[in-house]
Amino acid sequence: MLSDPGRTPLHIDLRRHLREKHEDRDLTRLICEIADASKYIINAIRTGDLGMAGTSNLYGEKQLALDVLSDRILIKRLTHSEVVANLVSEESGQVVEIDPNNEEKYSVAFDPLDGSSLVDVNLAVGTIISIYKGSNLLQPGRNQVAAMYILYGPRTTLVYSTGRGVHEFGMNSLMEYTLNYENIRMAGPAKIYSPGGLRSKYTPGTKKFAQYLEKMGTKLRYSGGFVPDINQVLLKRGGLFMYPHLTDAPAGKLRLLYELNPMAFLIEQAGGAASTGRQRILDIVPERLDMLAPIFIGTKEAVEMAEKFIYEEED
Ligand code: AFP
Repeated sequence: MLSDPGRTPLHIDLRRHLREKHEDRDLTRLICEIADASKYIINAIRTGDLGMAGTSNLYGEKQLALDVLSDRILIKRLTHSEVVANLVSEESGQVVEIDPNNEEKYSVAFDPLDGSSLVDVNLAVGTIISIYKGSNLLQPGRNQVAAMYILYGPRTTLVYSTGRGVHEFGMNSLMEYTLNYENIRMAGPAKIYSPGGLRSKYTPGTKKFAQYLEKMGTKLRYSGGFVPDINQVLLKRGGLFMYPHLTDAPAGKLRLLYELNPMAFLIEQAGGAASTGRQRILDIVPERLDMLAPIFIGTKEAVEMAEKFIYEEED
């Protein structure tokens, strides 16, 4: 296999890539089932009804029809994959038991369409997937056996890791995912930063960190979509995304199981880091499925700088 991270001249598709890395057959099947499901989600986004679905998720947020549709597409594929023990989505919020006592199978936590409110203004959105071995979905993120996201933007791309590097695939005209970059690595100071949340609600340490980034000439890049914003940090090989603790929301806004753990796994696999500002994201033991946490995620150097400002400025 090419060491890269350059572009590979070979058209290696996702299933071949997983097989050549000798991944577990059932995990390969699971990842490929999710990749297949994304084709139906793409179709729903491109042609679907943007009207409100009328229902709401457990956070009280009105569900867009696309959220509900994407959720159903993934639940159906995962249910019939024959390799899933339990699953839980950010939309439903309850564990769906498929083969709940089978520790040889996998459990999946996912956000079927993160950023769905951006679809009607034609901004990029994504599907985020977190995979554990066994039936327990309340494990710390460091126990994930794989994580992935699919980004529905001008191009459709898929990024995955099974703990041996992080790799990007692009969807071709036949709707197959073929390898673009293998073993993506990021390092050094942040070239770009994505500051979530209202600046007026930042605590002193985060305010000082944001001022430091701006003084260093770090460019602000923020779309409001977690998947495209993280993807930009990863693919530009150097940046930082933050959705910090706020004065009126000490746990921030983003969900640990469905958003933070999978992205933290992927970014760490690229040599980066992910922290609450005080603790490694992947070490958090989830207290409940809908747990929120603050996040600073990107190059190790940038995250360590954020932790330094928070340590120095806040008790
Ligand atoms: P929605 O899924 O409700 O659109 O929220 C998207 C999101 O959870 C995440 O994708 C973004 O990073 C974050 O919210 C943006 O939050 P703000 O709108 O408060 O900046």
